[in-house]
Amino acid sequence: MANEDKQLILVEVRGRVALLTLNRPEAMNALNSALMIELMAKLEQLDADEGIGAFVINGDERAFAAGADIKEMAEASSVELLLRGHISPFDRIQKITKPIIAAVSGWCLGGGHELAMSCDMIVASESARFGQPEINLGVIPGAGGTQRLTRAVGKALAMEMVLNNRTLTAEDALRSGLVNKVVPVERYLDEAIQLATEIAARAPLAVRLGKEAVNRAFETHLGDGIQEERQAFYFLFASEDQKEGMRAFSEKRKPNWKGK
Ligand code: CO8
Repeated sequence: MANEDKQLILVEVRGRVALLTLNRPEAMNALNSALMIELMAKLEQLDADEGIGAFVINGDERAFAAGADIKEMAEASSVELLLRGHISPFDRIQKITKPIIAAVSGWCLGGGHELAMSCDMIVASESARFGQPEINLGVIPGAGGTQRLTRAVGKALAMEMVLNNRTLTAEDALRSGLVNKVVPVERYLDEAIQLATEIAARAPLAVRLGKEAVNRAFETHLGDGIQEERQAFYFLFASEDQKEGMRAFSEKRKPNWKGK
């Protein structure tokens, strides 16, 4: 297969979960432009598929992703980066409506870490290492790292990571609230898929609005967020699934979700 034909994102559908695997193991899954464009195209296509309820994004055991592709951008000018919209795929990830779980093992650095933080949850293997090493390259994080990291772990740790390349172990990341769980390397992908499978089996509209509402907490004032949450709560009473869920509770049976 000619190199330019190589699939940079492998897709496997398991029930209602789509597993997307970054496929540049020879470069520690460094995120070049072609990979990011392919990732977004596949996420958007599967997001529109009613058969899919959640995503898992995975790298490999050695690296989730070791950052943006340094070799690709090393000689770029500011204007080229701007015109190329080098970082704009990261804006598109925010518009994906279904939950995305990052399954992280090994290196999760720079743009790779920003990709993981753009997901809704992170399941980490014990070998996972999180960092923003851009300072070593004479730059700073450019895909939301200074903002999402600070919100996730607080100012003290974020400053150390961004200014002095402090790397977090999986345990550090769990303690500081960056990841949901840490499991042995052999199990991290299965655990991420299990979590995604459980969420994908839940009432789809409530999952969608729940994801949206939690993410709004990072973008809006408390009062506005609470108002938006309330509107979403009321709105769900227009769904068949709300009636089904509450009736099933009274009838002591499992609900049968329709996503309507
Ligand atoms: N870009 C390009 N190639 C890379 C990258 C990268 N980020 N990381 C690793 N590689 C390549 C190496 O060059 C090497 O290739 P080759 O075999 O051809 O020499 C191969 O992957 C294996 O890597 P190493 O031999 O270095 O493996 P080690 O086990 O010795 O080290 C490390 C692993 C520690 C992960 C090391 O490779 C490293 O430090 N990588 C760079 C990490 C880094 O600085 N990341 C930040 C990049 S800047 C960034 O992410 C800014 C984001 C801005 C927006 C995002 C837009 C998409």
